[in-house]
Amino acid sequence: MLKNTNLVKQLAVNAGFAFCGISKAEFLEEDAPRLETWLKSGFHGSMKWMENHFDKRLDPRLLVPGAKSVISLMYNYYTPQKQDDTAAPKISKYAFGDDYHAVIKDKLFNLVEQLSSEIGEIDGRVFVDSAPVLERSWAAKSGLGWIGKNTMLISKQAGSFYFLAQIISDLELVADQPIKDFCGTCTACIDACPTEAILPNGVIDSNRCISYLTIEFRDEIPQKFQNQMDNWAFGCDVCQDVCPWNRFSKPHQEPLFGPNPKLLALKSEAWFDITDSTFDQLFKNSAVKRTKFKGLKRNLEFLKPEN
Ligand code: B12
Ligand code: SF4
Ligand code: SF4
Repeated sequence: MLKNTNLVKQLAVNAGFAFCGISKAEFLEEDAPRLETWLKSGFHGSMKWMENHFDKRLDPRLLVPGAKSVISLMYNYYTPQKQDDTAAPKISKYAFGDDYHAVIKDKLFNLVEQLSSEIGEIDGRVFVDSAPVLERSWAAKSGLGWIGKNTMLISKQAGSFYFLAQIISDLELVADQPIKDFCGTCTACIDACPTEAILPNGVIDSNRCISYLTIEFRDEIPQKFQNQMDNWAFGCDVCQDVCPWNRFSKPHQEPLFGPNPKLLALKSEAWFDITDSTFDQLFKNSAVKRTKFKGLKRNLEFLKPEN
């Protein structure tokens, strides 16, 4: 078991994942009431899909029959690069380059293939933001970090500008232990959130979160958020930018996440004049495509100074 565990961790590092932690595939007992309360409070807003597969979301053995372990992985996306025009509508740095779903999924498939060739055929399903898996809870359970008041999974060594991914498999592996919470008395994220979306108990009300409003929410953005959006056109990095644990973030080494130079160079006025074809050039393989041209345009209209 230890030999396979070490092999998994070594291959994960070789594949470019910064950290890898292991948990036993079991029912997430402590998360069940948290998730239930979050949903009952309506904090998922219009993301009705969050109500689906409640039991599977809490027990990986229902999602992947025969599952024995959950392998949690972290992939760095931090970049110090910023958009040139400081007055331009902002795009979250996770969406500067190619869509992480595709980039990371390829790496996960390769990793499972390599594991199979080293260990023998394994049944391993890969997940990155695409299925009913409580990714942060698994990452915390496997000791990769703690869940901060901003609800991000934070690594003590490396901060929170990391995507999470999971391999749920029938491999028996040695589980890692969770670590303690290092937020202490800090409340920087709660204080800085432009729309007061982080409740004092470290729960996000998506209905107020700029990330939700600009990416997931399909209707008109409610007028009460006028002048509160901090100029974000897609996603929001505020509760991570202010987190002291991100002070020492190191740039990622993933060429596919390299910012599109045209995106960084776009001036404020040009953003507001954006056309369908500029959108396609700027966001060819990007996660921004999730909002489609129409969604981004809605966000930009909302940010327009005279609005
Ligand atoms: C829905 C969703 C959102 C929603 C809701 C956010 C939320 N806080 O739930 C919205 C659209 C707002 C959103 C925004 C963002 N998201 Co998002 N999102 C998700 C998604 C699909 C599901 C999250 C979920 O299940 N929420 C339900 C709540 C109840 O669960 P939770 O927040 O995970 O909380 C659980 C744990 O925190 C745990 N918990 C709470 N306290 C404690 C304490 C301890 C000690 C322990 C052990 C556990 C624990 O209990 C909760 C319930 O079980 C995940 C992918 C996935 N499948 O997990 C990505 C994911 C969480 N998002 C991610 C990212 C990057 C973002 C943004 C930064 C994007 C951006 N720049 O705009 C923002 C950050 C906003 C924020 N501060 O959360 C990453 C987070 C990576 C990380 N290092 O944590 C994920 C994991 C995607 C990925 N694969 O990388 N997101
Ligand atoms: S992503 Fe932005 S709006 Fe959402 S909780 Fe963090 S700071 Fe607040
Ligand atoms: S800003 Fe402070 S309170 Fe918020 S997650 Fe980071 S350390 Fe925790």
